[in-house]
Amino acid sequence: MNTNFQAQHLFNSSSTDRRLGVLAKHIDPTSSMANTDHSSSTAIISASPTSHPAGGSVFSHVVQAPEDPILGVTVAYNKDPSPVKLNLGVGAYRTEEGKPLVLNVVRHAEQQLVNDRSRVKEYLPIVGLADFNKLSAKLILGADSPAIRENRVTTVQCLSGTGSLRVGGEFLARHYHERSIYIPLPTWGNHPKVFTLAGLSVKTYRYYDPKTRGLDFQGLLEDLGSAPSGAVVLLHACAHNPTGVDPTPQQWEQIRQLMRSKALLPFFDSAYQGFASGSLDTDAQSVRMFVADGGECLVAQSYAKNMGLYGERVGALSIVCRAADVASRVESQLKLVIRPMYSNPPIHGASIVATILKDRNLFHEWTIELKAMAERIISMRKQLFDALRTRGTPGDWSHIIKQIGMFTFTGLNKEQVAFMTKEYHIYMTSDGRISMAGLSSRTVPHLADAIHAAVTRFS
Ligand code: PLA
Repeated sequence: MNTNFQAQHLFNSSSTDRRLGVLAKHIDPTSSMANTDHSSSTAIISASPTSHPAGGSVFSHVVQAPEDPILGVTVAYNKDPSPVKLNLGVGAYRTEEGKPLVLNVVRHAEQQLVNDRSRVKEYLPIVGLADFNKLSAKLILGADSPAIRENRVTTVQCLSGTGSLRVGGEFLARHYHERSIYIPLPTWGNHPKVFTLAGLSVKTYRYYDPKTRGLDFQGLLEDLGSAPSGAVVLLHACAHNPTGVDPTPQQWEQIRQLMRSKALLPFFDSAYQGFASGSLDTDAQSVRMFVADGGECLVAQSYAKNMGLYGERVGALSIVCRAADVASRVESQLKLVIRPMYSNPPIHGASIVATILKDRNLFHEWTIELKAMAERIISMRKQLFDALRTRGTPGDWSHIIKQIGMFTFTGLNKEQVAFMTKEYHIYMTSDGRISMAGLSSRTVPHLADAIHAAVTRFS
């Protein structure tokens, strides 16, 4: 192993500062992707320890960091005593009653696990639960995937979607020849931080056009077309966060052809399989298209949203390789990434998922509950759209019903968002993203009133 690499990791305070420096340079504070992240990284970098700590603490130089742009919204919401407050920040599913949901199928699986006295709490292997890994690969790649049949896929259980992205990023930084990763603009706010700290160099490609509130397909093709050959490209498998705008199947095919012709390496983030269309297979089409051509790719899967296992932190990283012997060597190196990071993953959530995926009846029950969640979100889109139309709210709001997945990228600006939070106690990210999964028929009128007031006041 490369000794520079080891040194960098063992003495990681300086390497962390260096990487955050890179991050600060890459984040454009005017883009919605950046939110308030720019100030947080600058604050960390500017802090320097003094040799004579004031107040007697060796940590007295540590500056207060800002809250996370997404999870910090929940922190602010929790502090608000208003009875009408509404949290549309984090993408977490709520019922019509506004309550978090544990799927019935998850309760059934947990019951089976509790009743099975042969189950123990031993450490899992470094790569996690074998059944879970096999079934996760099948779920995303398809049960009849030739890549699985030919043993060209290695799958490791990771800490939900975020952990899978991070492990994949670190693997690439150690073993892949090209360090640049292109992420869409905008994207999930954690992507640039995850990949920068993994040791990759983050670049962006055009994705969303605020004028059309749709895909900037021309811009996307131009930016990927001018990326260096071999660069990694982060693609949202479906239900793009935060825009809710996905390429059509024909556009995916063009993206695939362009990427393969330039040997760009796809890294799929699949955090919403089943949440976009209500169908697990339909939502996996983009990934399957890239695997069907025999080429290589990475896929990070999360069970947070589609099984409602948010806090269980269950996910998987699959690396599809050209040959079985390569996949097996790749897996041996993934173990070297994981072991010093968290040793091995937790057992409970992965056991729930494996129990559901391997039992025909439970699997069927899951697909029905998943479809019901997706449909409730779609009905919230319709209700919000109708409520704004009824109020005669200025502007074209058809994007609310056109966008896909958990979020609506409303187009509301920072000022309007701040107004809605202050006057209506509605919490959302400052880029104007709202989690449709947090809405209910009861709360739609309140949100529509707030949007109407914000738009008419600040237009
Ligand atoms: N990838 C994308 C595109 C996501 O939107 C999220 C979660 C993840 C990965 C990570 O999910 P996991 O680690 O929990 O599996 N995004 C949420 C939550 C739902 C968050 O920010 O952590 C969001 O509100 O954007």
